[in-house]
Amino acid sequence: MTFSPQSPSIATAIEGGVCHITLNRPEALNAFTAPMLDALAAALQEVAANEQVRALVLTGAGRAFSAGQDLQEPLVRPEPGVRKDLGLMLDHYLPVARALRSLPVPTVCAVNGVAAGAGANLALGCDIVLAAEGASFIQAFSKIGLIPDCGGTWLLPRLVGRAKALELALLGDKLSASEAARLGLIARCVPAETLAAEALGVAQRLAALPTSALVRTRALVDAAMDLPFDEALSAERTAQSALGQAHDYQEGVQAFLDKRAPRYADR
Ligand code: T3D
Repeated sequence: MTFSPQSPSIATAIEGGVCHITLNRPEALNAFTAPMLDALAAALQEVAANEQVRALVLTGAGRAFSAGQDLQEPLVRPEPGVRKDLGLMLDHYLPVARALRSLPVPTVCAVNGVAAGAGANLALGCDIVLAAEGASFIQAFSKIGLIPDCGGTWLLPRLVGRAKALELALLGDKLSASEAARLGLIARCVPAETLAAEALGVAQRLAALPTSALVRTRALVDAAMDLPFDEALSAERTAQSALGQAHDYQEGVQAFLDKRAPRYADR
């Protein structure tokens, strides 16, 4: 089963409860254009609406994950005497960054090659990030006079702490996948030849778990960074109260007692 993406720059497929979205402009290192971002946002909306989908894998075609914003795009390409409002281009990114962070199913990013600028930060916004040996992450923004966008200023300090976040963001140096894993920027670095299979395996495991508990866990972990301990406890209580009344909790406990595999259904 496939969606009908709005642009050939995004390829989609659904198999066994896992939706695969592939950034598909390999000839341009999957650099983002406005139509590509709009197609990606539309595909994510379809994932959110499709009850059959229980996990997402995001990856890139070819040798790169994404080189970030396509700097040839007329909206951003410098022209003598013209001041560009880059916020207009950024408006195409925000629905994608927001959708990835709040998708009602867990997200896995399989970073197959270089992830630069917005490409890096959209990848890092996914729930579980795996990267191939040979892949890399570059906060390329400072080198062209910009700030880390697509959530970079929020994600980086939370993932690696202020000191390393600022080193990465200010210097814009290339970070290898293995170093990214060592720092805790991503979950794991894996051999290139096993990346797709490992990402699928993680997504299949997530798809078999109770989706609504996973998505609430993501939201609570994100919110907890800014909450006092006591408020985090209250937020956990509210979530647990709702989950305890849902089908999946009953099913999970019953399956445990029956010594059988659970069949989760809530989204
Ligand atoms: O509104 C807004 O604009 C705000 C949003 C901003 C979001 C952002 O993402 S800002 C950051 C934009 N991205 C970059 O600055 C990255 C620029 N690219 C690179 O640093 C390097 O190309 C890479 C590290 C990604 C890859 O390096 P490498 O050595 O593997 O490849 P290369 O030779 O540099 O690039 C290959 C080709 O792709 C080359 O074209 P050519 O010479 O073969 O005709 C290169 O110009 C082109 N290319 C690479 N990145 C981009 C690009 N063309 C357009 N836009 C790109 N981002």
